[in-house]
Amino acid sequence: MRRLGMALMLAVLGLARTGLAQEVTLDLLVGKDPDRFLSRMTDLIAGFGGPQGLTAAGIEEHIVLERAAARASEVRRFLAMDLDADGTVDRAELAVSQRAASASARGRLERLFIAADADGDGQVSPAEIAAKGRDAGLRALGEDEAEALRGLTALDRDGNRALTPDEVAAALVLADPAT
Ligand SMILES: [Ca+2]
Ligand SMILES: [Ca+2]
Repeated sequence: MRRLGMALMLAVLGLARTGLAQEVTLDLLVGKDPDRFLSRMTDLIAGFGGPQGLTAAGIEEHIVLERAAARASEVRRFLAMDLDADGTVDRAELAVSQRAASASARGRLERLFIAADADGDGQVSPAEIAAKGRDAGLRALGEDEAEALRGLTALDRDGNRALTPDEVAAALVLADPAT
C-alpha cells in the first residue's frame, strides 16, 4: 500500500515537471506572436520532420544547420578579403578591400577587422575568423533558444516521440485558453 502511494506521488511530480517544461519552452519560443510561432513550427516540421513528425534528431539538425549558415556567411566576409588565400587577413589586404568599398562600407570593414583581431596583432588569423564564425552561429540561434527547441519534444502527446502540427497547436491552446 505504501509502495503504491509512493508511485502515485512520483507520477504526479513527473506530470508537474512536464507542465513546467512546456510553459518555459512555449514562453521563450512563442513570445507575443503565437501565429508566427505556429508558422515557424509548421516550417520546421515540414522541413525537418520525418513521416511521423518532428523528432529530437530533426530538431538537432535544424539547430546545427541554422548555425552553420550564419557561420558560413560570417566567415565568407573575411575570406573575401584574404587576397593571397593564405587564410589570414592582414592590414594591407584590408586596405585594398576598403579602397574598393563605398565610404560607409570602409568604416564597417574597419570595425569588422578590429573586432575580429582578438589578440590585436594587426591581422585576423584563421582561428580568429573561426571564432567570429562561431559567435555568428550562436547569435543566429543561441543556447537558450536551442534548449527551448529541444524541449518541444515534451509537447508530443501520443508518445511516438515525434511532433506534429496538431500537437503543437494543442499545446498552444493548453498554454493559453484565451487563444
Ligand atoms: Ca591573406
Ligand atoms: Ca590577430
